[in-house]
Amino acid sequence: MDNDLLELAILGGRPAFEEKLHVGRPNVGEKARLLSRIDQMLDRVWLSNNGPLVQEFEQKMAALLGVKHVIAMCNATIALEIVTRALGMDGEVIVPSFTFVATAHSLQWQGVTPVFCDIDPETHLLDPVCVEKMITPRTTGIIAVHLWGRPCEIEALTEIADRHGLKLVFDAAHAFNCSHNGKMIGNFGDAEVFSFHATKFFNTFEGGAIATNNDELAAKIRLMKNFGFAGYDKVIYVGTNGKMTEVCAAMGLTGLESLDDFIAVNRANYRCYLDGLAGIPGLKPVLYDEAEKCNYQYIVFEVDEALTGISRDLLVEVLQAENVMARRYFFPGCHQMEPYRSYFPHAHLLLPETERLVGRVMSLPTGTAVGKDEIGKICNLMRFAVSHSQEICGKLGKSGGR
Ligand code: T4K
Repeated sequence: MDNDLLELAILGGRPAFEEKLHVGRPNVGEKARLLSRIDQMLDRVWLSNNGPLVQEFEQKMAALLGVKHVIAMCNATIALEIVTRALGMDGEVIVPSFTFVATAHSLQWQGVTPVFCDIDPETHLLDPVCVEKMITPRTTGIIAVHLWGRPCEIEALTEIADRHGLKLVFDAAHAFNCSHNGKMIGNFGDAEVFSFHATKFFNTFEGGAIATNNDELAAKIRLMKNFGFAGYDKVIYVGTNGKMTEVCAAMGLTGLESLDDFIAVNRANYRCYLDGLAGIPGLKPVLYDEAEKCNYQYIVFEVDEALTGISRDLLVEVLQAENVMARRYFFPGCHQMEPYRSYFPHAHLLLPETERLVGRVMSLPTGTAVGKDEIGKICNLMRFAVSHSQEICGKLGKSGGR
């Protein structure tokens, strides 16, 4: 990159990219396969309510994950709500604050109190030692999040849940097609919940799924996601509408056929970023265990301002001005969002690691929408921003610089 500072868009130059590069740009499989499925669906005139595409999608996912039951859902948020109810979790449920707000909202929406728990700064995942400290007589469960697709400390959490008689659910929104000690995510806890939202590496437009090896729980979830109907005119539970539509399942089935390709692209992009940003002081990548199955869908870096000389926020600002739409996932932490901020104004006192991390983390664009050349250019921009941090901070009148 030209060393002329005026090249930076934030300082008045032209953006490095003409079109915006997004985090969460959807992957689409073979369009012809998708359209043919939709065509057949329209001929069948069966559009929702456990149609043949949803059934096929569920069977294929169960085979892929090696789990007894996979129930397709309209999205992961409703799936989490249904699992919470089906397991009878009430009172308080322990969750990380460092997650997408849906994890907490799925509880609050039904009058269950999310109790925010701190994370391990190395893994960004729920810290089992902190979990144990947050347990009260009102605690009924734990919803742990396999953030970035990296598995939680599953054994430690399972042991704690068992010892205290708590339900254990994994929010596996990021962890489709990932494994832990060779076993696929979907097989752990009482149930695991996937998201197939458009921004996930594998999507069904909107969608999600619940995986469980518990027959009774699966049957209950199937009733609950369909208003509690156990046959025509026969309602036996309070239920809601959590059904996946046929068109979403058509997208899912088509996406499954390209799953390996999506992951190969993500992995290549991940390697490209690691190479391109290697050696920049203060930029620490979230690493994936390549010995496990992994989807590499999030490219995440921690920014240590003391070493980079530029804050995470300013680095994101610089990139966005260049049309690289880097994101601050998951700033500022659920405990700093409403209504939790008002309900629990002192929550931050118990969340020192979360508080530290939310100011340092950034996600970068990946997926089939970006390639080697774009990533090379993004890395050069970041290297440039760090090496010229003093000038950038000075020109923008921001504090920083080494
Ligand atoms: N648990 C966890 C841990 C989660 O991360 C999530 C969702 C959930 C539970 C709940 O799952 P769902 O109920 O959604 O199934 C996005 C997604 O909406 C959300 O699903 C996801 N996590 C979260 C991490 O990211 P936003 O608010 O960042 O999305 P948005 O609209 O800013 O989109 C991100 C970027 O993607 C945009 O800059 C443009 C691009 N994009 C997006 C869409 C929808 C496209 O290029 N095309 C598109 O169609 O939340």
